[in-house]
Amino acid sequence: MKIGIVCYPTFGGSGVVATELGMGLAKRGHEIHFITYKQPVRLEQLSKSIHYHEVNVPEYPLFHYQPYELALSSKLVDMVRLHKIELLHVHYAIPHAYAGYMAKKMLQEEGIHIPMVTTLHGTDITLVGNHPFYKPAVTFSINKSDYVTSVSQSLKDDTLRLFDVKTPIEVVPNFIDAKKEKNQFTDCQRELMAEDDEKIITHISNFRKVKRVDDVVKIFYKTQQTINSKLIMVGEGPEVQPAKKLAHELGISDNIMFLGESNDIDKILCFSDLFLLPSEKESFGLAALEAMVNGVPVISSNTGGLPEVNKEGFSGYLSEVGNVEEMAKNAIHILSDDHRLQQFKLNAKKMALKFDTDTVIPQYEEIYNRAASNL
Ligand code: GMT
Repeated sequence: MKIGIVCYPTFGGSGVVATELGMGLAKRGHEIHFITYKQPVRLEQLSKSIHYHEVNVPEYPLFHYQPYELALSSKLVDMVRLHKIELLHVHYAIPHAYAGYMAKKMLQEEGIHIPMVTTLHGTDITLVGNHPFYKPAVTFSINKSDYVTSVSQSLKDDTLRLFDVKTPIEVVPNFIDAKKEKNQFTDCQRELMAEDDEKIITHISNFRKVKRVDDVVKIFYKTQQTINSKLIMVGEGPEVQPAKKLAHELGISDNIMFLGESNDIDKILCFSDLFLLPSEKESFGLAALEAMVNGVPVISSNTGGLPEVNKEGFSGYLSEVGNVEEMAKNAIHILSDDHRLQQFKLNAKKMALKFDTDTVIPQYEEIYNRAASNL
């Protein structure tokens, strides 16, 4: 099938999932067209079955806000016509589902019928989309999508609770390619990062308020009082500076490394012993799954879709949002006994295998087939 994928091309989870999906679909014989404003960061290579079409938004001084949705819907129309794209899969409702629907209507005028699948990722529903300024447009675009998927049962429940949604929502979880070479590191070069007797604790995110990065620092502060350890912080965002300030105040700056954004997270996870994700909200927690596939147990909050990914007492532990005491206690429990740590590592990997590409991508293909045959 010829599939147009619309996503945010950045390090955010929704863009990563959309990109991995496109690459996975291409391996399965589909022709993929990424349509977005920048080449997706995780897109490894373009090929005869993976194309990228850039959406340009010309600057015009009259406009206070440049109309990206307009440029995107026009680009979608052009690309569908030119490449005979048969289906649009838009990731993140805002503004992609809205622009996708406009493109669909424009194409209909000329007799081209193209189904649109919308995947809801989380903040498009729980944070941004729920804002009264956006809510009517988000509700409309979800209801006008031919098929709607959400990345967890929890996100589906939230969507039904917050929006008046008529289109059925199917849960298709996020996934990971467990067979990918980069998820199979054996030579971790751990010695470059820490001493032999030191444990490595990692946090990866976009450092926004919702990630509760201060809790990461606090959990580490308590943990390092018992466990000789280092904290590696990966990512960029508004909470980096406050986290550095807190680390300084707690006198643990020397034990924390801030690495910024990285395309090498698997290398970092390869030598990590524990992953911290104490978020306020998390529709799925792709970062936790990426940790787990690398055999890293997870200490997370018990919120949103996280309990669907991280299994209590098996792949890690879950605590109520903000309960840093308990999170640190659980971190120490895992890290204080090497035999126990090895068991948690094995369990984390085992749990991640449930979300393997080969199990999840066919679920999307099945939806595409239904969409194509119901035109
Ligand atoms: O919050 C992020 O890390 C970015 C955000 C996004 O929109 O890219 O992530 C959301 O989608 C991811 C992929 O489906 C999920 O794994 C994240 O849990 C979700 N973030 C939130 O719900 C806060």
